[in-house]
Amino acid sequence: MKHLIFFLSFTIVQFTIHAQMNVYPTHWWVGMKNPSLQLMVHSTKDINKNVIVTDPAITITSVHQPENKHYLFIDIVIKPNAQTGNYTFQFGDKSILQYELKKRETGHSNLHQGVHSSDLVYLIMPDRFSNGNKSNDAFSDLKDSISDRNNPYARHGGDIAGIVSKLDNLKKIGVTTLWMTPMMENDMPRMQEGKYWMSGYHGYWITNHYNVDKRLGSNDEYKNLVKVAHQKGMKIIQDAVYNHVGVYHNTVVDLPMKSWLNQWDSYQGANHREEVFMDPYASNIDKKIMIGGWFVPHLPDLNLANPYCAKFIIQNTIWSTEEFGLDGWRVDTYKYCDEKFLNEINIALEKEYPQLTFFGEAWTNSVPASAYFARNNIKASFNHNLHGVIDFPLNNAILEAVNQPFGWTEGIMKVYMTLSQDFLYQDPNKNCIFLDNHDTNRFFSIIGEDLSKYKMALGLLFTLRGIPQVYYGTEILMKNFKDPNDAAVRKDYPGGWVSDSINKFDSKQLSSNELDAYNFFGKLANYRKTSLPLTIGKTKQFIPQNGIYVYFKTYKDQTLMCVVNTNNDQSELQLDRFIESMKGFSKSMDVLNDNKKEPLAKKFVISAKSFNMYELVK
Ligand SMILES: [Ca+2]
Ligand SMILES: [Ca+2]
Repeated sequence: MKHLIFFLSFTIVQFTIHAQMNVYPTHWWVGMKNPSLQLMVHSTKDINKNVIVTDPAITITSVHQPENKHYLFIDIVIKPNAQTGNYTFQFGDKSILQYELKKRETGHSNLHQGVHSSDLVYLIMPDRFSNGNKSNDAFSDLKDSISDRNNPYARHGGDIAGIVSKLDNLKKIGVTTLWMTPMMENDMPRMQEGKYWMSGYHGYWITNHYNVDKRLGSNDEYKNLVKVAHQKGMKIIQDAVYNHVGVYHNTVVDLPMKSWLNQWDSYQGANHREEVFMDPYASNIDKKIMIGGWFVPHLPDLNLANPYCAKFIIQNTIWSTEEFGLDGWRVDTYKYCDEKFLNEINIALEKEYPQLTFFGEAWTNSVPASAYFARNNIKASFNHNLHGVIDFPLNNAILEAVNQPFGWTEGIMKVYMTLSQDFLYQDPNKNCIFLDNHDTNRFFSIIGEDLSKYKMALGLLFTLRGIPQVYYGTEILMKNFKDPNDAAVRKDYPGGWVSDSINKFDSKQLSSNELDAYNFFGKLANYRKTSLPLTIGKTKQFIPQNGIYVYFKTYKDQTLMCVVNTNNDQSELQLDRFIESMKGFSKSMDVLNDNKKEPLAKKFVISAKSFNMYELVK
């Protein structure tokens, strides 16, 4: 090993004088199921393409130099007997690259465990949640060097340390899983979107796929967050962006090849129409613009049909899963990506991590369109292999259910109708279901800040099929419309900053309405965590009548009856229609109210605008 250490220090001296060489992935591991790896080597000068590796545990299978000679793509195969340590790549001009293979983390069994319908996902925008480390708020060497909480479009200083400090608060209210907006470096200046100059505080303008943004913390801090979460029995989902990168991304500043990006003669934005993929009458140009058009001018669109670009993203996603110990992925802008690439990356992830969960943001307005992007039962021109989608159709249905009067196709009927189309999905339980997120109006505002509607909507979210997701602050009634834009629904969590005048992480400081919401949230979320009927049970729904929706969740001999009354008046519910699900039970226990067992009568009296849940008892 001694001579290797000597080599390494020698190399550093050489390259500080001549050129800086970087390699991606920055390191890899021994013992991965796929022994093949493509190293993308980048230098500030032309790279000599004659390369050898001095250790027989690694074989070079091919070398590709693109038109930009600052790059070299080296395909290698790592032998099963390869040891951990540094491997030396020698180039024809005598320059040298050390590549490290590490030992895989095997210390705890709950790595890459996947996220299921028994989980509750809590979406956090780290910059806006809690500031645990004031010293990392701003850096003068970054293109956006200001942190300013008075500016809704600037960075506010929230970070990983803040999230770690609040894990127990979240666990207490039944949260099992965190999904954070992207954690990787966004070294971008402020960019104009509409009338406003925005910071990349949301994380979707990635400029380096291998470094956590230092305003959020370090790679080690992120690793530690996952470790601490796992120790508490919680899980972490990372947000991925396959479709685009920030205009200052390291591969855009020095482009490996023209075809790395989807390039147009003049700026071409995407048309945002998912119909082009499934529409039997679609035109070629519409599809080309959907896949290759740019999301906005400062987010270059990756050409994921380019095998080198595809491999860069696939290997980075595996690298991140391994490096940080992630349990799943939420994939941004899923419907804008090359379809073959999407299936390829899912297969590669599943091969290494069979339990890993991934769901995609295919923002669609119909069940067939959503199901198209997941494993489905549809005969279409392309078969996607995604586990589940972020369920926008059910989101619309729940919001209409609590907001619209009952009708033949309106109000709560929308939930019934939407679920009846689940035959299109192979496993609708893998969909991520939600009431709002960082791209939508906050649902408490949508429902007119009505606490009864809040409980109905949350009741539906926590008991319908799928993996429920809430947006940070839902438990304390954070509200707002996207007016004038997204920033209005991405406000700081009150109390996340020590200087805040009120701390809403402390339930003693909540208003009576907030406390009512917080308690309802915690009670139902903690109940569902261990409820087999709710998490893995079967659903049976009955046609809504007179504004009342009844469905049953059953697992073996356990049965739960859910009743949603969307009427503005108290209503009587005759039970004889539900005999097929109630047969053999003699009592009911009102889970959310008194928890008392009452003999089953012929009817229930259901409060106006309410969500009710009864455990049936023999
Ligand atoms: Ca900070
Ligand atoms: Ca695209």
